[in-house]
Amino acid sequence: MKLDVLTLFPQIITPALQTGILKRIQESGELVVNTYNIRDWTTDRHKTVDDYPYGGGAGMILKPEPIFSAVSAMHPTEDTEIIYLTPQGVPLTQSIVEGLSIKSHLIFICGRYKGIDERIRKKIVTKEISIGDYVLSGGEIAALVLIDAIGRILPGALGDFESAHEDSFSKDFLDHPHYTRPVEFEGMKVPEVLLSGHHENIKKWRYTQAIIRTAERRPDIIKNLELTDEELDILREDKNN
Ligand code: 6GU
Repeated sequence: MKLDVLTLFPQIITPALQTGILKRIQESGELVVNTYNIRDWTTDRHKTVDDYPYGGGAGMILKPEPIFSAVSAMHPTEDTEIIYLTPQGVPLTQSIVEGLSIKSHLIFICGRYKGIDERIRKKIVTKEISIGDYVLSGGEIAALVLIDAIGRILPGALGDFESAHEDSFSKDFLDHPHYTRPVEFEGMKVPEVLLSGHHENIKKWRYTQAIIRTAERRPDIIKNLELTDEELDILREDKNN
């Protein structure tokens, strides 16, 4: 996958891609990230990227010409998704991440200031994405969130790819609790079942914990799932205790 990031602050993006899984996946060649400064596509002496909003009001708007030129220089094809990171976009989900992970070419446009000229959205942007209901000072950190989420599921990213999809239930529910050594710490013991070596029981315990935890913390997720009778029993039993 080729991923081009257009931003006024490449220095936010570049260092964050040089560690961990994102570094590894780039070294494998599965992911090529190029970061470009939109200012490099200005043509005036002052390298102007923004201007006052027509109609008045506070804040500056990113001008269309440099962004049109920059996107054009990225040679988008039919399979290119041109994504504008904005709080007005659709809220990011794992299923959007999965959809983007099978594209061959992504272009991210990071906004700053009050936003971008509407004609950029109308003519070249194919998707607008938000990472949540709060406002960041620019799209760069949102772009990094997206790059991380996509990068970690590309083939070859996880040393043990299975660890992302280990449990059959892990895509529907929040994760179950984890323990490592020591077996007792600050008076708290590791649940007996995890020491038993009984794989079926361990699986069942993790599954139960994941469901209970999801119901407690994210009733919105539970409400949108078709729970099996077994899962409903688990929740009923938990309520009784
Ligand atoms: Cl994608 N950009 C900005 N500036 N703020 C945000 C966001 C994006 N997603 C949530 N807040």
